[in-house]
Amino acid sequence: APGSEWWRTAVIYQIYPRSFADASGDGIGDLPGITSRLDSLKELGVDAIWLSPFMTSPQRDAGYDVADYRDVDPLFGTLADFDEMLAQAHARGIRVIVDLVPNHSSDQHVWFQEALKAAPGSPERARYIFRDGKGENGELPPNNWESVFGGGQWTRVTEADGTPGQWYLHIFDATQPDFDWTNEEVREEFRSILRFWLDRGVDGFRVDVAHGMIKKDGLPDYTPPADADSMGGGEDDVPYWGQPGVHDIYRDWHQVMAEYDGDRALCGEAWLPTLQQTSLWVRPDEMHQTFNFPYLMTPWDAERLRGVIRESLDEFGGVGAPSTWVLSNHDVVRHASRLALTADNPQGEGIGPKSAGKPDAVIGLSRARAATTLMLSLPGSAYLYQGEELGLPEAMEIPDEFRQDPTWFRTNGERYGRDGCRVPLPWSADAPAYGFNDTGDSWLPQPDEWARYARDVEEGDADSTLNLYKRLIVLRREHALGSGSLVWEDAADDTVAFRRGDIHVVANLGTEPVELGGDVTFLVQSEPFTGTALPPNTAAWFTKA
Ligand code: ISL
Repeated sequence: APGSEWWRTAVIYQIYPRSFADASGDGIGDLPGITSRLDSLKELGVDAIWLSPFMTSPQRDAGYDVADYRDVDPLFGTLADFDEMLAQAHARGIRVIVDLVPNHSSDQHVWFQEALKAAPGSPERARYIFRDGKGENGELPPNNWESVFGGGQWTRVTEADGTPGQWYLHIFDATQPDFDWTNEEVREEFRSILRFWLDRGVDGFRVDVAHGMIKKDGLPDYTPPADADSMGGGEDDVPYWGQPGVHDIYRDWHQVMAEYDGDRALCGEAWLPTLQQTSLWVRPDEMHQTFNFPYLMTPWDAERLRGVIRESLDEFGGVGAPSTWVLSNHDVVRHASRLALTADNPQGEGIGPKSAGKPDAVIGLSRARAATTLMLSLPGSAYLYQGEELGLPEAMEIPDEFRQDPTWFRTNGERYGRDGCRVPLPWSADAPAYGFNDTGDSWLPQPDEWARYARDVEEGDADSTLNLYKRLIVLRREHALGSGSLVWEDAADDTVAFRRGDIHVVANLGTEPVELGGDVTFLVQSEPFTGTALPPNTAAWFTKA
């Protein structure tokens, strides 16, 4: 209903369309596949789905390289399939958020193709960031910025007359040229794209690389500190992340959203290193919410987890926004594998064929279930990534010839890439491609262990991860845990413990059982145990007499 601000407390499920369900049988998931499986999401109990990109794209970065923002890629279906999916989701009370990629387009976008043919200094070039090179003949890139996917951020073009020409900027792959967001024509085009999807009835947008859209004036050289992770420069002023000018764009978009009824929402994707920086994106007239990546990046360490929860509630609360919570998405190692790693490798970098050891699958799954049990008790909205409700681990044995992530290619295999969290879902243990489709084709091979995690197997097992997620979501709604406050409780060093009203929540991140005291009645345990001592790597919700 209008005025409900549903996004403040929602459980939002990320669908990665190419790996969710494949109705056409070509090995790549599609929109009719999603429609056919909406009942399973209704049963899971989610409030909304967010779809990773399905717009027209040459798929050089799995659709995060858009060639036409107003159409569906034939791989995924048609606009009519989209409308049907949207109507069917709404009929089940599930809201739909689409992924918008405004920082860059595909190099196959008509604007970029026009820019390549046009002359330096032309209005066609001014939609992107073209610059003359340095050096005597312009043979050196305009600055030293490094691409997130490896290599430099500049690629040189050949001019219409065949001579070596200008360079264009791309924070990501060379097939993903960055728009110039200081150009009013770009701004107007995206207002129109927002309205195109809002008119069709979408409930909001997940805004890709929200913090990259404005670059610092003069494009000054920048070298990240040696210990920078994939989020970039720590406390530095990074000339291509989080520049103040982006707020202007979000204020503008907020107004566009407000033209529509039904509480349409913007969720920014911004890998910023601190919660203080992160919360600036969600002031009342800007983004409605933003991903809490500092939470995702927190390793299995009670003190750090308590700290990040406390800080999230303070920082987001301070700007009047709900905190969000997220443990997995299509860019990171799945948390059922990641959380089994040691504290000094929170992002799971190096996991894969070239790493020394594999994370322990049993410990990883226990911790993942405990982490989700904790997450779904927190006030704010929670983002789930498809497959985590089955407890899926990262797929670690993908043969090189199947890999598609550009980070793999741009680093010559140095970085393992993100394909391991993108493997098609197992729906049934005994069907071809585990029920992903009827033909048995799959764009990434599904490991044999997928049978164990298949949805139909887990449905029949009361203690499965799937049934844990269902219980947590039902109880979270019943007790309105998405809103309200949290009261910290004194507890052992290795635990995270707080109360939500009458409900006590404790997670044990240590190696010894933790006694909860007498007279406890459990609402939910992340894994079944008897007695009142909480085992290591588990969490529970309970009341006390
Ligand atoms: O993947 C990351 C960390 O593990 C990030 O650095 C990520 O590349 C960054 O947050 C931007 O991600 C988004 O835009 C990319 C796309 O490849 C990602 O899939 C998308 O989530 C470029 O469009």
